[in-house]
Amino acid sequence: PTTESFAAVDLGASSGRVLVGHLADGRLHTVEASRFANRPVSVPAGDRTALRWDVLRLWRGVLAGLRVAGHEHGPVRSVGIDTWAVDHGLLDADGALLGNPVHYRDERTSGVPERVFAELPPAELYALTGVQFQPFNTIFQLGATAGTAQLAAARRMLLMPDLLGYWLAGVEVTELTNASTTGLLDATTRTWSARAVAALSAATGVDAGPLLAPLVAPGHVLGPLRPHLAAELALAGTELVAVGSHDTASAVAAVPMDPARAAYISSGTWSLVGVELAAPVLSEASRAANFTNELGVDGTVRYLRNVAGLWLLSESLRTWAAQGRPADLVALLAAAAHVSPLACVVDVDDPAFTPPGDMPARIAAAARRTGQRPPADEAATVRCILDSLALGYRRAIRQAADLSGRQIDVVHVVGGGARNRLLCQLTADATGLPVVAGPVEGTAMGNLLVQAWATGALPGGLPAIREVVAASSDLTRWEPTGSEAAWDAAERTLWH
Ligand code: ADP
Ligand code: LRH
Repeated sequence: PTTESFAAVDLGASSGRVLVGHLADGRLHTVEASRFANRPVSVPAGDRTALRWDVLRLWRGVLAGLRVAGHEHGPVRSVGIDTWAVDHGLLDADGALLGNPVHYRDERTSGVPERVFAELPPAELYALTGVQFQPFNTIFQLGATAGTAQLAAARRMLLMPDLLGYWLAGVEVTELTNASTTGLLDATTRTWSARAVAALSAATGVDAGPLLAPLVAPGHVLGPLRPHLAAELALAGTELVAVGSHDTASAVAAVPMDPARAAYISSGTWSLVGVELAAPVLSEASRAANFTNELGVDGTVRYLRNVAGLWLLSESLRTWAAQGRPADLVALLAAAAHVSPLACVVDVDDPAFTPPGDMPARIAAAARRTGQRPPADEAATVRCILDSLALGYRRAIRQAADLSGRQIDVVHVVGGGARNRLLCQLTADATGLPVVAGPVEGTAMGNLLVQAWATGALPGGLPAIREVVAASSDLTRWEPTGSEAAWDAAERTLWH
């Protein structure tokens, strides 16, 4: 390329990649510099087994990708990093990482939320932070470190993308979109909340205050890479840029939508379902529906709910493989298309599905609990998962519209789930709305285009970013088919 390029490090809960992009004629052209699996590791921790991220393996994949970017696609103007939310590393006084970051699906926070709520009731915490209740919110994870030697040695908490950014460029900051998932950020002032910090401290004895790093907004240029890395990776002159470092913030930035009338689904390990707003919705009804007000690029609010997502499918595939019956995703999806629709549905947000383990068995148990016949085989299990996800999307989109006062007439799907044609069609059928699918690599595109904006290569903010995404992507449109009565009935099976 004759123009300078940008590199996006995008780590999802199931895989990571480094993409290089450059802008030409209003389009973003991307190449993949590296792709690697992200597999957590179970490891003994005291008298239990902990689930940890293999952060050094991820770092190796990041370096491999950046090396390709620097050596084969330079000059690289900047690098941006996004990852999944809430998880973090603790650094000691020398800046060394204290242990492997803990996976949000680890059960260490069990009992912690109740203690925090005794100090600051859920309604007050929600009015303050606007964050959905998830047992893995950073505030509860920090609470779980109470009394540990690790906490005693900790001087700084860095969220995953900022930890990798610290290794790359030596800066200790917390990027705002990801800070908004911690449960420690004030939704109104968009600064660390002294009240949330005090409640955590009173409940658990953990004083998070000194651990929190200065906040930076997405679009902020953080500075050059560490000199030895810049030399080794052929990235002299390359700067680290704070992007929407929460992967969902980068994904939403790249949804080629008119935010006034669209709902979006960022579809990967999780399905993040919602709308984009200018200000948070902090009502009691919003809390009761467990909607979250996370921050987006360009000052926006991502008003959304976590729906369990393709985790149910990937964990089922993993279970079958472990049981000696490996199955191919694409073949299974084709078979699932021929299974009778809505024969069995489950509430995908049932906390029973959160930890790793035998997913098909848990789905069968949930079916029995709700008086249904469990899926008979693999294809029926996959169909049950997809029907149930579509049902969950329908519910979340209708609630998002009601709670935010928005009229929605189209649903956009970005991420790996946009490749799932059956799920896209079911989503259109269940919501009664057209679905526009793509781009698949929306998160990396959002990451790259925020860098282009931050460095002056793309003036115009979020609307301009979305125009480039639309011009650069193959989008597929799915029209609703069938009757809504069947979906109404399925909904009543689960929620009466
Ligand atoms: P994350 O960022 O959470 O790691 P991705 O956005 O990469 O997730 O999406 C991964 C998901 O995409 C997989 O779990 C899988 O269900 C889906 N997917 C990937 N390839 C295909 C395909 N060819 N057909 C249908 N679905 C696919
Ligand atoms: C999606 C995601 C989501 C968070 C979850 C922990 O990758 O970042 O937005 O709630 O992971």
